[in-house]
Amino acid sequence: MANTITDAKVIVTCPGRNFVTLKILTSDGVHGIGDATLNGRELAVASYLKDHVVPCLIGRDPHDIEDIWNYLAKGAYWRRGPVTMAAIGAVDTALWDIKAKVAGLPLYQLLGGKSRSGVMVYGHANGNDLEETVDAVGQYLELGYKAVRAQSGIPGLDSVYGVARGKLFYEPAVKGAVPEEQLWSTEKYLDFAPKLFEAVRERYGFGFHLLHDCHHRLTPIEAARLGKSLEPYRLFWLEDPTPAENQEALKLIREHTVTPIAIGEIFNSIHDCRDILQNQHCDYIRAAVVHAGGITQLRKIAALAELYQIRTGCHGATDLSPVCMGAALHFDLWVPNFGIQEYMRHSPETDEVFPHAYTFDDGYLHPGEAPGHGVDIDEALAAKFPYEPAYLPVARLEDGTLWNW
Ligand code: GCO
Ligand code: MG
Repeated sequence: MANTITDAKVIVTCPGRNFVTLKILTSDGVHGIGDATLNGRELAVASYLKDHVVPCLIGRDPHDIEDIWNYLAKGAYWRRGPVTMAAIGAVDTALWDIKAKVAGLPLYQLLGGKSRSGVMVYGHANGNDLEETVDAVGQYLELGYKAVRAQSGIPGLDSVYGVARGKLFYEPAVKGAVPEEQLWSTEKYLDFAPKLFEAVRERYGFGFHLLHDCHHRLTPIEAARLGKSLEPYRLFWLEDPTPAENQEALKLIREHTVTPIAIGEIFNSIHDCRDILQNQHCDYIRAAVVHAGGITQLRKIAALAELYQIRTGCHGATDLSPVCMGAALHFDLWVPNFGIQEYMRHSPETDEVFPHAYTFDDGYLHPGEAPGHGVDIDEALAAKFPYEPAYLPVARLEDGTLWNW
């Protein structure tokens, strides 16, 4: 009898932070898993999957990945959006996992084989002030990283995006029933940022890649000024300089600076990426397996980017689970126009709940040779960590005006 989908479970667990995982079971006894985590909106995706997607999967052939993708994306009438696309991304990832396991091959082999021997990743160096941040960059270089992102506390501001609570883990979501509020000042930030990068290059030189995330905070002309002022420190990329709803903004930024631009971690469809790619308004596209509709759509985004020499730089923060990381690494090992992969280490509790085949060695991640994407979930252990409400913070200017976090 043909292999069919017999069941699908939605598992919500909080081993240090919340994750939503979809596990698809088949009549052959093979299962696949996909990440469906949407930071601060976890239960919305869990419901979307349980109430509206899982019933439609039962009885289908798990090998019909493209048809199932279209059934869920086009067939639903209501298209796109982060909740929908995270749910579709999870189904798609689980189905690729199943197909590769049935083939007895690591997923990258099904995509076209490897294009490189390892996946260059960047780590997150951060500190409460300039000195701490510069030291943190050194710690990453000692661990073998070839690329480091630097984010620092800013004099005069209490807490800012990117400054960690732990040494190797940065977790932006804060536990609690409602989001925490933080203060932001663009003036203070713009004065401080060039000093940070000057100090990093002065101490460690230019023999590694340096990255920075503006986290959507600037206006187009402010971002242009920052990009220009950072040129002497040769950034690998400046990320999310402005909120991408106004994609024309990137044109203005590029007219003023040669600092490379990365954007797209909150994009969830190829349509969000289309103009930016075709107008060559960025250098790296940050769309990720979980939020951009799985491997099936991500590879189409990458193919469009490749026409313009734009490279991939998949989002890989802690809220993208090890399942997403495993799938991303197979994608990265294959994708011809690979740039870099973000790698924020997960906590030991998270790593235990999600046993995985990927390994870190000297600045590179390797997806491993296990059939599928090489990541599983320990359901018994996951059940010991029930969901805890947690949200990304909200930002306000010093006069109380709501700002982009
Ligand atoms: C990054 C991101 C994250 C996001 C987080 C939101 O570049 O890693 O900006 O830190 O804020 O993933 O859920
Ligand atoms: Mg970012």
